[in-house]
Amino acid sequence: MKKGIVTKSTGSWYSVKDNETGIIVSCNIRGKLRIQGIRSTNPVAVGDFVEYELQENSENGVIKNILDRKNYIIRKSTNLSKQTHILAANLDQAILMITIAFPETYTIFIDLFLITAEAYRIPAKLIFNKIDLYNQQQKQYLNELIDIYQKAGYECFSVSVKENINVSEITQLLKNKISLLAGNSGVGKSSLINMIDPGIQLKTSEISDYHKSGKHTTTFAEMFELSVGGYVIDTPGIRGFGLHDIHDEELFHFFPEIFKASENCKYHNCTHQHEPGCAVKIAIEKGTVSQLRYENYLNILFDEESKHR
Ligand SMILES: Nc1nc2c(ncn2[C@@H]2O[C@H](COP(=O)(O)OP(=O)(O)O)[C@@H](O)[C@H]2O)c(=O)[nH]1
Ligand SMILES: [Mg+2]
Ligand SMILES: [Zn+2]
Repeated sequence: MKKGIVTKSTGSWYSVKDNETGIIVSCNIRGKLRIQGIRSTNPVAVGDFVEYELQENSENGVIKNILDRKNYIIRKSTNLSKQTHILAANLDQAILMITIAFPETYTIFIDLFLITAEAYRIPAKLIFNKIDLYNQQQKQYLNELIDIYQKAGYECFSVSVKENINVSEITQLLKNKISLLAGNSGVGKSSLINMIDPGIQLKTSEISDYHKSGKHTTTFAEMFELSVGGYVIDTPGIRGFGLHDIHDEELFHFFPEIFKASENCKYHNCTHQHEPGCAVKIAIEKGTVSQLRYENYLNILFDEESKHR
């Protein structure tokens, strides 16, 4: 059977890039596909490696089989149906684009993203964009955040897409990988992809347009093939990636540096709040766990809302 990778999905039709010819074949699904125990609204997602057959007298194909997924990210729909939607499969990395200002990305949003990536076991990286715009104070804050997240174990990049500063590092980062690129609307995701691969030409929007551009409209992700090799998925937001399956008692497992420090807590069921002999508290004093990450951990723990964002 022919093999390929799904690069686009509309819900009923899928673009499958053939492994051998590189040609994009429009495929659909007939009957039931064997899928590993996930109930979702879409059986096939971008990033899926599939087997397909060409139909007789047609350029279109039929997907016959989905190869085992290395990982996948689901988005639970916010409505009551509790349906899950597979956003993308087989990701090599999940990258969050952040701006300190214009617009401001809140650190709780960064931490929610990182928790999600940890939960799906997808390596996460952070790109801080628009460094051309920051004043002295904002630059200092930027450096503090980079320090915090690097110490937590995440690779960080600071770039200006507009001024083409350090963009080549991102090209190297994306090369030959399947990457999810997430971030608030307006941080420069589409601009970055256009800069890396001018052949793609995504629409970018002025800051004043944010509120018009319906923040949660795109349900089906599209994957762009980069001319340097690799694919990138530009997602409008990551709301609803959800932390729904994480229990309160294990939330700290998804903060790697807090988890590591907790190995030395006196009580095995320590929640790292007020228990005597809490090693996380000591790590904060020593500076190996940042106060900011710890506060965000507590905020997420106690804020039911944020778990459903
Ligand atoms: N000053 C500055 N503006 C940028 C930079 N990167 C993107 N922008 C602008 O930010 C706005 C939003 O960019 P866009 O790529 O549409 O963001 P997206 O919503 O994340 O895809 C556009 O007006 C871009 O021109 C940057 O590094 N510096
Ligand atoms: Mg965009
Ligand atoms: Zn503790």
